[in-house]
Amino acid sequence: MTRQRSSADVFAAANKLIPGGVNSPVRAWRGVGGVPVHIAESAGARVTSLEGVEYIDLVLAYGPQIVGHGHPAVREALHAAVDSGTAFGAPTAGELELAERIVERMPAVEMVRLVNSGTEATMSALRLARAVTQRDFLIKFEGCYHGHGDSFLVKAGSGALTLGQPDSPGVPATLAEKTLVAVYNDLASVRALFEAQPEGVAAVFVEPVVGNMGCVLPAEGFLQGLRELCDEFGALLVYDEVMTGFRVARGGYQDLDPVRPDLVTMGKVIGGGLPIGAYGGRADLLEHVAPSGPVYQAGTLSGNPLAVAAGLATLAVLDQPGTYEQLERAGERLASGLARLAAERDVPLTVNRCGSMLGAYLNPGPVASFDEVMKSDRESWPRFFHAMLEHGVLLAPSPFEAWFLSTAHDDATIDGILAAAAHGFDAVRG
Ligand code: KE4
Repeated sequence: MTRQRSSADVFAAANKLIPGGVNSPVRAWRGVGGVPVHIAESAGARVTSLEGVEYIDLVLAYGPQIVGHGHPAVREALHAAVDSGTAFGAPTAGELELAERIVERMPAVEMVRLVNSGTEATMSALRLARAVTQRDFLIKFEGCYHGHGDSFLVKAGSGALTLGQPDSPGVPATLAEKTLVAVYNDLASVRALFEAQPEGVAAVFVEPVVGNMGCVLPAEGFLQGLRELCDEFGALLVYDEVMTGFRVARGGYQDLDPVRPDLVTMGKVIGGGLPIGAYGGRADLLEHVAPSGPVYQAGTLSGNPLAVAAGLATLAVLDQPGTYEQLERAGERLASGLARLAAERDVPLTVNRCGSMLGAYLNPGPVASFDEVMKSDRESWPRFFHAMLEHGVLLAPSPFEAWFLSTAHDDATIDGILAAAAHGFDAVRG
């Protein structure tokens, strides 16, 4: 029996073969220091490291594991799917069923195309928007992250912000200049970009709740204002619900607000932990996508039967009565507990929350914009992160990532997180 290799051993070896030793930058813990915990196994609200240490998990793969790790219904669906085959390059009935579930849930989605990641979803939605409007420019918001497609790596959030690389090299200037960047929650900044662009703008991409600079909520009227500006200037409104979709409500943010986008991008939850993305919206727009129309997009593993099976099983668990109410209660229990503990220790804290996704900032608040996010105490964040880790809670290794809860995070689990947070705030206070 070979000795179980430690996280440090694996990480040292991986650094020789994989950039930064990881397959996605945020996982390298550059934002908090130390050797990233490597996961050996998981169950419910918990993950276990190669060293055999168990942690309550608030990363949940950055959103997909909303019914907890290894939910029996998801595992059963995957086992059945594997026995039938893993990929065919041919259509399957499951893809229709997942399309039906998505269309039935999301008010703005009349048609949908499955792809393999959120990045593919946003890249494809952008190509479609440019094609149908015959315009090249897009507007995004500083601090929002829409995957690593070239046009979106301009003042991007998430891992790009964590590493201080919101604008990546390798993106041609001739392309980057087509990406106009506005200020989230500032409609005047959006109008100014529209009015300054004589060639017109194809689309406005927005995370209806931003999950990539922590968690920032839309101000009253902001999304309605974007809808009106897009209508005034003939641009498409694109909701990037890769993170919020099927998490903040059964039909994503569209269920919480009357504004309707023209296109929606999705991912994470609908794959139940397997690689997936999707883009959808108005049928008259999706009809332009090949082979119905000329806008080309394809994918060897798009609609993969394993991802579809895990996604369908996840959506079925979420459809059990009272599930979203349970997620809301768990989010509220955690957010109010964090606020109480920080206040008891005079640690400035702002917690923004939408359902079971939240952001905690070492900041007196309010935190409703990128600039306010950046005023948070980022120097103390690593002490908070490592104190939580030492007390059995695994957070995303960056103050710019959201915290996620699952149906497996029951009251006792939330209280375990709060017990660790008391130590976390003590570490911040010093
Ligand atoms: P992926 O290509 O990583 O599947 O999805 C890109 C994406 C698109 N849109 C939104 C709103 C997203 O949050 C994401 C990906 N989210 C990050 C977490 N902040 C992925 C984590 C990572 O990069 O490792």
